[in-house]
Amino acid sequence: MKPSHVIITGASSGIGRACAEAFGQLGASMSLWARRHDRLQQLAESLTSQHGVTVHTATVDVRDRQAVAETVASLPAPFMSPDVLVNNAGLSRGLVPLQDGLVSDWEEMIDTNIKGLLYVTRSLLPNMIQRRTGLVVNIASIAGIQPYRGGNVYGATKAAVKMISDSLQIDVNGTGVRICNIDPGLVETEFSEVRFHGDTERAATVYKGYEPLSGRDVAECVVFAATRPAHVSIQDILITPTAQASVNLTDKRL
Ligand code: NDP
Ligand code: 8X3
Repeated sequence: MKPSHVIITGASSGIGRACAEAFGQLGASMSLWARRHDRLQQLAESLTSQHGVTVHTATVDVRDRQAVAETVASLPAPFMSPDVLVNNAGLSRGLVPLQDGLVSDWEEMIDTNIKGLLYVTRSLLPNMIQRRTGLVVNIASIAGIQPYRGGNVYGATKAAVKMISDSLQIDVNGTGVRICNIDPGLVETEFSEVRFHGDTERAATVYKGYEPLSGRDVAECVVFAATRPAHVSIQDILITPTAQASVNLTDKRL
């Protein structure tokens, strides 16, 4: 299958941006969502000039239910029932034991990673079901399967994403819609910079001493799932750097 209309949330950076580049190479039209308008605009211009694809952008905070509803209502018609929806917008804040955690960090993660994903999915899935086709890709995390010190609430949000994916497999069964859950390990993006509230030096240490995944590595999994024939459903993918055996064991040669 060759997807023709793709929506990607969190497309201004990292994995989402890499997905946009990968779908651009396939010639897909895209609707790219994020809060940073300038970044989306630049990406859209570059994709259009490189691949000749049509790119719609939406400056939206997925935590804002009303804004998500307005964004969906104002989508160009073919995106109302996309061939692929990539639920990628997400973040981590803090890396401290739960007893020291900041409630504001927890709320931001829960509101973005769980509630934001639900708002977007609830808005678009009925149209996909009505058209009896489409793929929803949820970017969860290895952190939702295996716990690590300080990962507590972030891991819980990703465990929720995984459970939402597993539940959706059942809810959409028989509708023609497919669900793909992806659990990446360490991917070098702006993720750690955001987690450490802008501490770029600390963020860089996360990816030192081994070769981490790139956004492109994850995007290729998304594209693989999106280009299978209609009778094939890639339900789950766990992808890590070769150096990472588990969430708590990465072979670092520092
Ligand atoms: P980045 O920080 O590079 O990208 C995160 C993207 O999410 C940005 O485009 C950001 O855009 C967007 N975003 C964040 N909050 C919101 C919001 N409230 N509304 C709309 N968009 C939002 O990190 P990654 O690319 O690494 O992260 C992408 C996904 O992958 C996340 O869900 C993350 O949890 C997951 N993941 C990452 C891993 C990693 O090691 N990097 C591993 C496993 C999973 P903007 O700020 O412009 O709104
Ligand atoms: C991001 C991967 O292990 O840094 O979800 O939490 S990890």
